[in-house]
Amino acid sequence: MLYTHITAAYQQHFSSAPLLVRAPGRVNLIGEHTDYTGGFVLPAAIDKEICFAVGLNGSTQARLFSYDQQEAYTTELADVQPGQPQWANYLKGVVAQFQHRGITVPGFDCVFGGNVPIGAGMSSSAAVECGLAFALNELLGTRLSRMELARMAQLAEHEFAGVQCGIMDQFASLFGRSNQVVRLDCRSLEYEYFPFDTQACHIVLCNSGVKHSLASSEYNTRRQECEKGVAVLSQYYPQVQSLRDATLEQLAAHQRELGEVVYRRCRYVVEENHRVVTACQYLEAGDLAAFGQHMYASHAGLRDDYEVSCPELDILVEAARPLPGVYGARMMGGGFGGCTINLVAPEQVEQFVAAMKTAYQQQLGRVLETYQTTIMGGVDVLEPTVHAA
Ligand code: GAF
Repeated sequence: MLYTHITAAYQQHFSSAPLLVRAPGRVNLIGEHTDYTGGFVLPAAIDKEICFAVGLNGSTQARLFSYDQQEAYTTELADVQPGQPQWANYLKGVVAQFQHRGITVPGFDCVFGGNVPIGAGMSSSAAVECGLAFALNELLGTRLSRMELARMAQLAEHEFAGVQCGIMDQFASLFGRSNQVVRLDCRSLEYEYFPFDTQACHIVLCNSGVKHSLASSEYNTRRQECEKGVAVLSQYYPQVQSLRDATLEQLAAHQRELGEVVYRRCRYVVEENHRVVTACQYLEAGDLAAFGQHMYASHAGLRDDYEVSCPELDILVEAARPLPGVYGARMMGGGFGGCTINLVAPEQVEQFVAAMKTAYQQQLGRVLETYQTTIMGGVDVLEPTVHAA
């Protein structure tokens, strides 16, 4: 349905037959706020996605249409600048990245829209960036690798959205594989896939309904705090190039110089990197219970040391913990709102969802939205058979 709507809107606004691309959002099982300090993450691309219809238009302009906002925006490609509306920045930021690489971007039309909830921590912005980067790469025949496209999409976010994000979201959208999670080493950019069968263990997202605003300085502040930690430690331990090289003992030895806040931020990141590595071993061993315990520990660190949770997310994690069939739960993504991710045994999912909705209603008087997600492949061109549907 989504593809049909996007194609129809494209034809209504721009006439010719477009290239169709899908770009998924992501979940992250564990490894939160570790990517921008060169640590480990364990994301997967999901069945919530943004669909793009894109074609060259023979002009000097990018003519953009957001299907979800029902809003059009046109820019001269010779003068691509950040500005309003906000949604256009993710697209313009990608165009600018092609241009920074000396690639001339000819006039093009683009309609996009999808079902990745905005501000829910499922990376709708990365999906938008990656989808257009991939589509332009196809249209222009520039043959940039997926890793280059991920990097360009990340820089688009830095330069046009003002968020100094890591590479996890863009990587997950471009490198996702069906029924597999991927552990990424965000420093070397080496990665390894691990099977994850969402029929055997369901991934349920519970949306707190609190909208996060990554750009709201806190995200960038966390990054700076981590960088300060590395700057202090590397004076004493030159081998500490990023926080994953640091030990808890080293941090404790310099607690006073780091200051209480930076110390706690760094402690969380050091612990979380270890958790990702051990959690992958549990996943390989099929020990979901042990994996889930790491998710709870991750949440506790995000809440107490990293301070990126919020009361609604904490309530959701605590409400999930005692329910039958729940392996683990934690907040997901940048934080300050968005979703919790819950691993739930298939036979208990229905009861789980009902119990969570009741708990949220009782404790906060709010309606809880939940999503059961499956793990899908990364950004791709849609086959003609799909867009004919
Ligand atoms: C956001 C960012 F975009 C990611 O790079 C990552 O840091 C995440 O927050 C936290 O793990 O999604």
